[in-house]
Amino acid sequence: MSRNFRRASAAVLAALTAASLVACSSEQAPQSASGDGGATTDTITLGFSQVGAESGWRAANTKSIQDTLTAENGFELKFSDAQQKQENQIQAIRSYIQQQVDVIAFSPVVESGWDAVLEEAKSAGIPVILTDRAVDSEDETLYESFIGSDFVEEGHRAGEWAVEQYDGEGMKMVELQGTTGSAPAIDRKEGFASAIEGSDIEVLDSQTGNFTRTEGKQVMEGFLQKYDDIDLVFAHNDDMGLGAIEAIEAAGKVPGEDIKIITIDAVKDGMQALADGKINYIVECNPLLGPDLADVATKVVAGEDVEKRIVVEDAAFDQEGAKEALPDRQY
Ligand code: GYE
Repeated sequence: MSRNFRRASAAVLAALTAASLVACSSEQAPQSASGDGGATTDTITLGFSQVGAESGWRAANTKSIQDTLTAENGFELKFSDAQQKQENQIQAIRSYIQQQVDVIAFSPVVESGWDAVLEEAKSAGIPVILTDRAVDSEDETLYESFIGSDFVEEGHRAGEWAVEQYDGEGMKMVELQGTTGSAPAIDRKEGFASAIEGSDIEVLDSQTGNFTRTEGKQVMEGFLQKYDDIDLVFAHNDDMGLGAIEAIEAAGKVPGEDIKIITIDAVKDGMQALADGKINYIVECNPLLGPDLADVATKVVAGEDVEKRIVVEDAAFDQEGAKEALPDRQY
């Protein structure tokens, strides 16, 4: 067979694979991954593009994925860290398409701008699973399933607690938002705002701290210089709340008392600060998505139906609750 002919027939095959989509890719993909064709337990090659390493939550999420998608569990995991940059994630996804992995999973740093690369995966017959964060694509056939928490609900629970505790006291609040354009920042803001509507909690200011401790601290320092009457901080994650604690202490005030703090995540450091009285309330966001991802990936590759939306259950903790939960906390 001439080289050109072989190349041409490979192109025809690729087109056919793309045309017949799910059924075809799910039958062929495991063989290309293991290369042994006849084995009954084929390894699933999964390319995962992680957002970054911005927070304690992210570290726990990465660990859960790496601990679950192991060779013993039948996976070959290709993992890349996008350092909170969408262009890096798009590049990683394109490289997974080129490597013809069996399935691609990623946690989209922001909600918009994914259609083109998702179309590319679809044409290559490679199924995509979203974990943790959503995309705003109208075409839901671009991904198989979205596994993650309900962020609007998390924000709403945080706001409800603020209203229960503080309505009637004329509290003045500042908000530390997550990464601009990310699903958790958009949704937690919306959920919290809807819960405090009609209360006398007044939002003085709201800025992004990009989900990191350093930026949370910087933004809080700015707020403390600008306003001398802050009573309450709502931080979209623990890390920014922990940064805010440093800024508040440096300004000579007592976090958790002079300035109350509500956060989301409930990772170890946040829970410790809650138990220590420096944070007042935390709504949990469960980062342990590895097992659900493994399950959905296995089904998708086998051509089985999966749920389009898998909502992860979250708890919430006050200071007493944190003291009780801390000893058994996994993350
Ligand atoms: O709350 C935050 C992380 O997407 C739910 O991202 C995740 C958020 C989490 O950086 O700590």
